[in-house]
Amino acid sequence: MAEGFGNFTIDGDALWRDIMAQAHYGATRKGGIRRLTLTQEDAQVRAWFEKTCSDLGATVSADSLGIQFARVPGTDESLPPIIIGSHLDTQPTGGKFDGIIGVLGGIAVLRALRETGHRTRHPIEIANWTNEEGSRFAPAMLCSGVFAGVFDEDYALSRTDRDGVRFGDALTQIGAAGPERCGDHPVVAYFELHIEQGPILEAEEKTIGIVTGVQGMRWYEVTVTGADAHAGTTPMSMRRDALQGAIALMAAVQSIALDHGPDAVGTVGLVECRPNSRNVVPGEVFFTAEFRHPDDSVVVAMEMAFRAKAETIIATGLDVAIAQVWDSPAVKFAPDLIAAVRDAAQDLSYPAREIVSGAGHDAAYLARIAPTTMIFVPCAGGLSHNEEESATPGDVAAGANVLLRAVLTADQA
Ligand code: HGY
Ligand code: MN
Ligand code: MN
Ligand code: MN
Repeated sequence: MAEGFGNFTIDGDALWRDIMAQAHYGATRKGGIRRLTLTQEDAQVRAWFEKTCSDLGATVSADSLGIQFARVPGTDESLPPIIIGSHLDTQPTGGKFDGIIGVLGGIAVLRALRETGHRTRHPIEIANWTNEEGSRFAPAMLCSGVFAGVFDEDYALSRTDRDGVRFGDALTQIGAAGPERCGDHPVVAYFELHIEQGPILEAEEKTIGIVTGVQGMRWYEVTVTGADAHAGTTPMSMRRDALQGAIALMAAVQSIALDHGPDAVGTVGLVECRPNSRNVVPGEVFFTAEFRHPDDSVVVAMEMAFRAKAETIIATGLDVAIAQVWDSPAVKFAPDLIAAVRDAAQDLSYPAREIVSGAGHDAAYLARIAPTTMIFVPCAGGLSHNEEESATPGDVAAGANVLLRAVLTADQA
């Protein structure tokens, strides 16, 4: 626990005001946020981030992939920074909290340091990672992946969205890139505050999730090819109906996940049927699939079962192409940072429990290059990637207080 730290806490009201302020950028009628990465809405929230952090005395910069860093100096500027971060991009029907409380929780830490005059030894930086969601440009955590050396920069710049727009062109279009090459950036420790995005903390009436790691996950892009044909004149026996093959394969994603035990999940999230005309037998179907599990060997087993199912669809005369577009192995976080979070929750008397993250996070990649951990707070009904995603001011403030204390403990280590 941070010695001589006193008991100053973060300003929960200011943090909640920040959450409501940033929610205007991409606000949807149902109270959520549509703020896909590198869109005008993303540009607006980036400008808000820069102004809010500058007003708190931070120096704000961006690297070659638009990752923003808001930095306040430490008493020893020769030390590498402690980074606190998450993401401000959202799903198409995203909520106000996913990623956002991790960035704004960091801003709340800056505000607390400024208001109390407490100077950390290490510089503190707040990071807004570009393209965490992977909804517009797959894979997820693309830029923290480049930062951690998992992907190279050209791969990221070359990724295209479903309209064929290149990541690099979208980045240029909103002018988000800065002079620093992505990855040429020291970091001594990384903390990420996030909503759980699942039902466990709420169900167990826990305020804090002491996150020990992130489960393994793999993403696929599948194309089933048959032949366009007339819906009225083509006998059933003569059809090569790509949609019927895709339906069987998509159903297998669900059944394979159910077959692999309570901790396995499988999802088909995006489907494109071509030519998508009501009186044409579909000649081609594109869909995405993903499998996740805390144990990587189970993810591999699910992929094998999926590919075996595809063989049975091919045997019916259809073509099936399965491209694995992302493989993010299970991650374990740093024991001493986990302990700092556990101690902070205990000191602040917040009910807490250990938990493995079902969702992917930039922390999964930061953990490859620096001691890393996460802090979860509950969200209503475990709902996320949904416009009705919600959390309470008390829980968000509690998470930010644990973040503050854990960071100060790490700063003195
Ligand atoms: O897919 C995920 O888990 C993350 O929210 N991008
Ligand atoms: Mn997130
Ligand atoms: Mn998300
Ligand atoms: Mn995430």
